[in-house]
Amino acid sequence: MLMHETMRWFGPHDIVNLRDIRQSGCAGVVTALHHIPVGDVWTVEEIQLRQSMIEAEGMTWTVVESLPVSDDIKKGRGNYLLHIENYKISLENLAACGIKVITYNFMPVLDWLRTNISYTLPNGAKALYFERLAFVAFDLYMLKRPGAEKDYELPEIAAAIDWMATRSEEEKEQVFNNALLGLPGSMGRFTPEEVLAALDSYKGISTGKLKENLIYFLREVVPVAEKLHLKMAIHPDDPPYAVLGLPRVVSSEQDIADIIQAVPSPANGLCYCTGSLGVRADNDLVGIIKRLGQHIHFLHLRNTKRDANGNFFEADHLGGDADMFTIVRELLLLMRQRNVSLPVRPDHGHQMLDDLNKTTYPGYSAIGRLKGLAELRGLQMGISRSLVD
Ligand code: DNO
Repeated sequence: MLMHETMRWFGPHDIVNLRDIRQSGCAGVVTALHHIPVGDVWTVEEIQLRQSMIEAEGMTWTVVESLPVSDDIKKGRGNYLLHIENYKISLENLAACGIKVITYNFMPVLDWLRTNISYTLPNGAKALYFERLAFVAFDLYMLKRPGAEKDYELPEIAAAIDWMATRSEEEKEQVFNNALLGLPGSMGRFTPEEVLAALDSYKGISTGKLKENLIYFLREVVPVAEKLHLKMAIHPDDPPYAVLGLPRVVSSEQDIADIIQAVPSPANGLCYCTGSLGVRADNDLVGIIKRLGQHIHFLHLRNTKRDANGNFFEADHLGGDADMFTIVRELLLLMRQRNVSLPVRPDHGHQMLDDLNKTTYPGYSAIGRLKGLAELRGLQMGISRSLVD
């Protein structure tokens, strides 16, 4: 049994269109209704409209990524009760349209964070990059987050001062712009004022409180999902540790185990993202499949290369720190044991060839993802054939 191959499509505004996606050879599309404000209901009409576009190109919409969880829900304040009720209605509507997997995350304010979205690799292709010192310099001296210096050791602050003194204005501006990039599916940027206000609104929300709010949310929505035969798949934090003084609760195997144990249900599961989890050397990627595999509902396969200073860049899908051979082998064994074909997508890709002249959503140019998917497909095929004896 092979994985169900998908590619992400951001919708009608994505310059990578459905025809391009179909040529990658995948059968499924992962998308979201990015135009609906977070917290509002996804109506059957809107879902079907998107679905019909995908089906007209001969593919199916299998996985939602993401049905976003509002900051009010994450904070347990404001309109959170209304948003949870709306979330349940959206789940009902998605199930009525035949969707099976719902991806979401519980990262406060920002989704993923990088300091450079066009880091040039030795071969001229471009990758997403997180440079630790650039990020510290951004936090302390560009965003000027009140109290930020409490989060860093003195030598790191000194190194960030040095970073500011030695880098060009252009480079600083780039870091500033990249760190303020909006959410996936949008080309927008936050203003520093917006980010500072959003950070301030999380005052008083400790890690424990955020976890409590996640569990509250899950206790509400997981029974609904279970009844509808939907699978909820939480996406890990990216990067998998606290940033900008915000708490993070989906960064390690222990976090994921806690989340699953708090609301036991086949519907309460994980989007297994090797790129996000793999940034932490103490995350045992193969062990997570072995121990929590029953709860893995969606796969993001991507690779990162980290160094001792806390920097990482997005490597080739089969390169980097994650041992993709062993991971894919373990996943194929898991699928065989569970008798399911898990949906997978090549997460991110290098900007390369003709795509170097195009503006796409960061990480989501077509050719690099296609290369990643093709490599993963070959790896999968080889392992799968060798497993059949
Ligand atoms: C980045 C993605 C994430 C993911 C969300 C899921 O490219 O993997 O943004 O879609 O975190 O909610």
